Amino acid sequence: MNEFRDSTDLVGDAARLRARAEADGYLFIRGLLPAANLERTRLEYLEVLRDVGYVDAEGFRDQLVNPANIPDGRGSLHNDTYAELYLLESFHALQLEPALLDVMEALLDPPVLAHPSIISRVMFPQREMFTTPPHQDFPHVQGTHDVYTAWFPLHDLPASMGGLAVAAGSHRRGVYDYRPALGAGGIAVIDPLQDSWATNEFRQGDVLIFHSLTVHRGLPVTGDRVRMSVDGRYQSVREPVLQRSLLPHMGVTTWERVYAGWASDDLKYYWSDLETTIADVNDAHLEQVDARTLEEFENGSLPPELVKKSIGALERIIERDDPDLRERAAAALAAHSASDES
Ligand SMILES: O=C(O)CCC(=O)C(=O)O
Repeated sequence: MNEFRDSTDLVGDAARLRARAEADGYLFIRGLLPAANLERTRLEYLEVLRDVGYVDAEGFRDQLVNPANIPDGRGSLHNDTYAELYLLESFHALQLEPALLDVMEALLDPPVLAHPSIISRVMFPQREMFTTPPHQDFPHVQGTHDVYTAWFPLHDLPASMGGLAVAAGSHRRGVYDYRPALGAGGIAVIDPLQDSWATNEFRQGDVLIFHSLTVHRGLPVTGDRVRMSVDGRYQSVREPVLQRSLLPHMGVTTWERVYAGWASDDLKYYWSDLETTIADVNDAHLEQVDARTLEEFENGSLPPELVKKSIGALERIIERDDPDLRERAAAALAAHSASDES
């Protein structure tokens, strides 16, 4: 795999940052975020993870996993622990760091809206099956193509802790076709995009920024430590945005609960003075992946661990108005229930 092209020396030069992001679909910037602020969030995360037993009580500062408490069928946190992390004031402040906002203002038509729906990922080691599959953010984020994601680990990230890879230049070909997959997002780009993948080890404070059409994927966490990272998303206020991007990620909690314990009011509802236009959810990508799921279900190529998950896709097809697909989905479901009963 290639290394990222380093764009650290372009910081402060809006035109060159924009040109590089448009050419490659991503920017890798060393030391953009203050390491001390990341360290604070890292330790706050680890205290929560230690209290629920996911990391070792002694080695929690080293992010050492407690394998006995990691469920077999999971690559990441239960929602109740995620909801606890979501309360942390220092975590929400990270995506609003001035240096990061300056880069986003260089890439987008200001004023910039940082989606309040910030995302955090805690990835357990030795769970390769749940590694984030190759995908673009657009099918999830929607609203406008002109969204940039900032992805950064809370800590130094050696290769054994996984990380993120991008397919350089993949943002120029629209929305790709997908198949169902395990791991964050649940869908995988079918095109292998060989030879275009790039990644890097990170130091605390390094940031990867990529366009909503840039294909990216997680890398397996192979050691014995958890990987903890943040995704912030940014767009121009002038472009439409989905309502869910203004709410806590996946509805894990509410802003009232998030804000109840904060020391300062400064960042609460920071977007409320911005005039946003709410976009309708577009199901076109979901329909494509549902049809592909049906095809794989019918021809028996769906991996066993996805069969149960795919029932939802078949049920959605039955609710839609394509008579041919509906008939096939109903037949596939009937065959599945018959085989379950036998
Ligand atoms: O951190 C990860 O593994 C996945 C991040 C990502 O791709 C996303 O949130 O879109």
